[in-house]
Amino acid sequence: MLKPATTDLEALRILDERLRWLSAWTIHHANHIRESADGLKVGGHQASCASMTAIMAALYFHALGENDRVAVKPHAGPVLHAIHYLLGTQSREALENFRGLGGAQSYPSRTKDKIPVDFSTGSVGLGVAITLFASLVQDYLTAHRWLEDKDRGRFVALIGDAELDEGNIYEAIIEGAKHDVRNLWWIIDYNRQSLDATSADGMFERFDEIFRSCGWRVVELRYGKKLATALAKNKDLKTWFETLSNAELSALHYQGGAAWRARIHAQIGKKAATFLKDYDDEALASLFTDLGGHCMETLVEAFDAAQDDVPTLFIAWTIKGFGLPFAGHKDNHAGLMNPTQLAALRDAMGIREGQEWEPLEGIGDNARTGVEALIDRTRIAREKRKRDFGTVAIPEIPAPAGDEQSTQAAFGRILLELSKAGGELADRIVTTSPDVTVSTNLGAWVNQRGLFRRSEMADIFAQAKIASAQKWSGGNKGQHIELGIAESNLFLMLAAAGLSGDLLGTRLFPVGTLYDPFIARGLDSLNYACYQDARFLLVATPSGITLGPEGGAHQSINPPLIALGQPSLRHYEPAYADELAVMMQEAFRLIDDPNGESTYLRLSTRSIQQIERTDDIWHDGAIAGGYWLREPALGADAAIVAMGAVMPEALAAWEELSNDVPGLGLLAVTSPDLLHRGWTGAQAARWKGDRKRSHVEELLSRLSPNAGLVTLADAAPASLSWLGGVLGQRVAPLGVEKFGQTGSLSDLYAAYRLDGDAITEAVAELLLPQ
Ligand SMILES: Cc1ncc(C[n+]2csc(CCOP(=O)(O)OP(=O)(O)O)c2C)c(N)n1
Ligand SMILES: [Mg+2]
Repeated sequence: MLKPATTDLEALRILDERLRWLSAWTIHHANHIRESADGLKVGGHQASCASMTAIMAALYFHALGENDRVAVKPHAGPVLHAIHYLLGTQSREALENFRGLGGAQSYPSRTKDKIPVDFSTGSVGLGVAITLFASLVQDYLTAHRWLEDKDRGRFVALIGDAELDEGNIYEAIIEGAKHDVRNLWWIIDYNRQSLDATSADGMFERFDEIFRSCGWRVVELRYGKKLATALAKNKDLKTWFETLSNAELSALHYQGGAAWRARIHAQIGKKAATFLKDYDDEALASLFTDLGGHCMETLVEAFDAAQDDVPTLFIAWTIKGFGLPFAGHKDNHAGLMNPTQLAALRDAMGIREGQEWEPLEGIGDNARTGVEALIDRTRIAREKRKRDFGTVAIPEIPAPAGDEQSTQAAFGRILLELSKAGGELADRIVTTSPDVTVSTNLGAWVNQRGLFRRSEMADIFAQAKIASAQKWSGGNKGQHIELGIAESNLFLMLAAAGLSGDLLGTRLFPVGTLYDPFIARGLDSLNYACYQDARFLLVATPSGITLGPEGGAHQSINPPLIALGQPSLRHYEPAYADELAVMMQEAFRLIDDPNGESTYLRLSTRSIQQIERTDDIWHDGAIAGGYWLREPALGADAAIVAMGAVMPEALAAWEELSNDVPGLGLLAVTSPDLLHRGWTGAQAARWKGDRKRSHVEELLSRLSPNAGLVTLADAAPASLSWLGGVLGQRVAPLGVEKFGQTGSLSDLYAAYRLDGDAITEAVAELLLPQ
C-alpha cells in the first residue's frame, strides 16, 4: 500500500465542516422543508453524523486507497451521501428526497442507493463484522491467484461505540484471530453515547484489552493537539479531566464554557487559576471539545502511521452532536435542530440563505482552491461495480445412485463427484461450516479439496498414521473455511464470500452448512446477507423430528416459516436425491444470475427408498416448488400434499387410500416458499392485466374446487396449510407444533401425528359429508 501524500489539513477541516453542514441540512430539509404527505416525522440523526464528520473527511479525502472498502456506521449515512455529493457522484435530487421513495436511503444500502456502497449497514454490529470476513475472502482470492496484489485493499468499518455491545463483533474477532486476519481498520466513533443515554464508563479500556488479546493493534485518539498541549501543562487538570464520568463530560460539553469554568474552579481551585485566566468561556468550551476524533491533524497522523497490514482498532474520542446546539446532550440521538438553530448554524458557516445545497458555498477563494484540489486529488468516486465479472458454466449435476438414500448423504456425494470431475464451478466453490463439517457430510469434499489456511497446516493425525476417515490439513489452495461454532459468523462469511464478485471482482460459489435449528442462532446475520444480495447456498441439515434420537433441542420446527418470510432466499426441501441434484444445479445457477438469489436447502439424515421415475417432467415442477408425484384425477375430491423426508408416509397412505378415494392425488411440495411467491406474484400481475396463473394455482386446479387437502411436513404445519387459501380448498394440516423429544422415528411420527394413521384419519374427516 502506498504511503499517503501529505494533505492540506486546512482543506480537510473545511471539508469536515462542510460534511457536518450538508448532513445536517439534508436531514433538516427532509423533516422541515420537504412537503410531508402524512405528517409523520421523517427522522435522521444529525448528532450521530456530526460526531464523525472529521473522521470521515480524514478517511475519504486523505486515507482511503482506491481498493479500500468501507462499512459506514448506519446513522452516518447522510455523511456518506454528502461525501459523494461533493465528489459529484450523488445528485441533489436524491438528497432532497432523503428517506423518501427512491431517494437517498436512511442507512447506506448496497442495493438501493445509487452511490457506491460497499456494505449495507443498519442492524448495528453486522456491518462491522462483515469487513473482517471480506478481508478473509480477499486473502482467499489472493491465495487462489484470482486477485493480484495491486488490487488488494483494506477493509474499514466506521463504528458507533454502542455497536461494540453486539456480541457478534467478538465472535468475529475471535474467528479472525484464528485465520490471521489482516488489512482491517476499525474506527470507533467513541462519543460515549448510545440511543438512550450516555454509556458505561471506561469502556475504551475493555475494548483495548479484548482487541489486543485477539492480535489487534489498538490506537487511542483521545486528545486533539490543542487539548493535549493544554493538559500536558497542567497535571492536576489532566487527572481531573480523565476522571470525569461519561455523563459528567457530556453534560459539560452541552452546558459550555461557563460550566467548565465553574466546575474547574470548584474542583481544582488555585492549581487551575492560571489556566483559567488564559481562556475566556468560549475558548474554554472549544478547547475541551478538541478530542482526537475531531482533530484533523491527529486523525491524519494516526491513519498515516498505520500503513502496514496489522488489524487496527482506532478509538477516536468524539462528542455526539459536535458543533451542533445539542452537542453532548444525552437525549440527542434522534434530536433535530429547529429552524432557528439551523439558520444560526448556516450563518455561522457563512452559507447564504437559498444557497444551502451549493457544495462549496461560502468557502473563500483562497481556501476554495485547496478544497477543490483535494476533492480532485483524492477523488474516490468509485464506479458502482456492475455484475460484469464473467459467468461460470454450471454443469449438469447427475443424481447420486442408490436405492435408499438420505438427502444429506446425497448432498455430500454430489459435492464429492463435483470435486472429482473438476472444472470451473468446482474450483470456485468455497465451503464453510461452524464446526459441523463432518456431521453435515461435507467431509468427503474437504478430503478432496482441503482446508483453507494462509499458512500450511499439517494433519498431525495423518502424519502419525492414526487411522481417520477425515483428512484435516490446510493450506493456500484449500477450499473449505472451517469456522468455530458461531452461526452468526457462518452467515457473515457467506455474506462476504457471496459478495466476492461485487467487492473483489471474482465470483465465488459459497456453500455453508449447519444444523437446521441453528439457523435461528444467526438469523439477523442471515437476513443481513440476503439484504445485501449476497449469493450463496445454505445447506441446513439435519432437520425436523426425522433425527429422532437427537431430541428436541436439535429438531427444527419453524425454519420453513422463516424461509417463507425471508426475501432473497429460496427454500427447497427435497424428498429424493434426484430432486436434490436439480435443486443444487439451480442454486448454483442462481448464484451467478444477475437476477438470482440465494438458496436454502433443508435436508435430512433419514434414508428413504428412492422413487422410480418414468420421465423427466417432474424436473421443472421440482424447481418451481412442487409436482404431482401421483397425478390426481381431474376434479378429484382429495389430495395428500407432502414435503421432504416424510414422503414415504405420504406415499404409503396414498397407496392405502387410493382404492377408497378415487383419483386421490399426491402432491410433492419442494418449495412452499416459491409456491407462495408465485401465488402472490400472479395476483399482483392480475391487477396489471396479466391473467397468467401461478404454478400452485395450476397444480391445485386439477382438483375439485371443494377438494380436501391433507398437508404433511416435518415442520410447522403452517408451512403448507396456507395452500387452502389459494383456491379456497379445505385443509387438514399435519405437522409438528411442539418441541420434539427423543424417540424412534415410528414412535415420534405416531406421537406427532405424522404417520399413515393420521393421514388416513385426516382424509376421512375431509371427505365425510360436512
Ligand atoms: C441490532 C440493532 N439494534 C438496535 C438498533 C437501534 N439503534 C440504532 S442506533 C442505536 C445506538 C447507536 O449508538 P452508537 O452506536 O454509539 O452510535 P452513535 O449514534 O452514538 O454514533 C440503536 C440502539 C439498531 N439499529 N440495530
Ligand atoms: Mg455512540
